[in-house]
Amino acid sequence: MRAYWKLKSDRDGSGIVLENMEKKIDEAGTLESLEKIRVEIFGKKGMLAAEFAKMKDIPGPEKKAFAEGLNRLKAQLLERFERRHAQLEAEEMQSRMRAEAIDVSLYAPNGVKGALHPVKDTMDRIVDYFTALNFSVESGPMVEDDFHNFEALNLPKNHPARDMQDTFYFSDGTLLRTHTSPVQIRTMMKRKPPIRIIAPGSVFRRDYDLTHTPMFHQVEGLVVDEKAKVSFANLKWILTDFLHEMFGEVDIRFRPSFFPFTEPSAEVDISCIFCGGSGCRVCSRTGWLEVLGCGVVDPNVFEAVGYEDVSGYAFGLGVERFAMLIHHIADLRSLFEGDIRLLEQFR
Ligand code: 2NM
Repeated sequence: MRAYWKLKSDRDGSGIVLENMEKKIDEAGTLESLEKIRVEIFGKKGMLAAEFAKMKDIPGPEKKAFAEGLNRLKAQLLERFERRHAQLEAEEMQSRMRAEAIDVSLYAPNGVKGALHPVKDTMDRIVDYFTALNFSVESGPMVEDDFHNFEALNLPKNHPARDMQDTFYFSDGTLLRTHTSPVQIRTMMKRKPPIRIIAPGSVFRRDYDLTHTPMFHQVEGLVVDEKAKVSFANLKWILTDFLHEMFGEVDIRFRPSFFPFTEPSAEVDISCIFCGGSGCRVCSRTGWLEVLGCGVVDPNVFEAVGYEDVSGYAFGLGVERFAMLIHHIADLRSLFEGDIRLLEQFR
């Protein structure tokens, strides 16, 4: 049928042009030029449309054969076009892949790695020590109420710690927790003894100088069990072992002290890690550095949370102070400035 159509179209001269179309398709070098050719052939004002328009002049008996021939040619051109289109698409993908290729075997010197902030690193080491001894890690809200932050901890109504001068209060009477002890209170009120927990987290006090920032981090610990199972001796052993783990071979002393929530209470010193105990500026020539507070939980605390016939010990420490001693950081405030040059020293 194609032969018939060619014969007819040869007669009006367009057969040559249509024959050339196949050649043109095959010779298109880019998808862009092929698209132009597509419009020339198949477009609304294209070659084929013009040929179809001639239908009306074809005499009745020849119309069917003419149309069939033209449709056949259209199908043939379309197939040719699609084949070339696929070829060009594959070629362009190939050359793009070559251009965008990445050599994953290239040697990359000076790979820059991030670093944990010394406070987080120190916190992790402390938490790891206690979780290894089967303490679980607890947390609670930073915005607290008077009961959990003070009242339940045996801090009387006129205690200086409750003063506006030391505590951040909100207008509705809530406050930013001044220690993580409210976590211990909340844990005791929702769970029965035995209790064996640590509470790491941010705490807030109205203080700002060389050794104090308004936000800092604490880790506090609490153990509660039947009276016969908890003693000051247990507390002394665990804190001594912990401090040796953190600071190496230092001397340790427990000094009588006072906290509203413990009785008896002690502060714990290590021999100065800067001068070895002979006296220097860091230890104010005492040879000792204070690192912890601890004690046996006051019965008033147990009464506030509804515990009976139990005994407990608790302790608390400031993480920034530990970080400063471990890493020999002179000014506490440098831990909070976010200066990348500080972090780079801890990679
Ligand atoms: C310290 C020192 C001594 C302490 C007490 C309690 C609780 F909730 F059990 F009463 N939590 N933390 C405590 C005791 C904290 O920090 C210097």
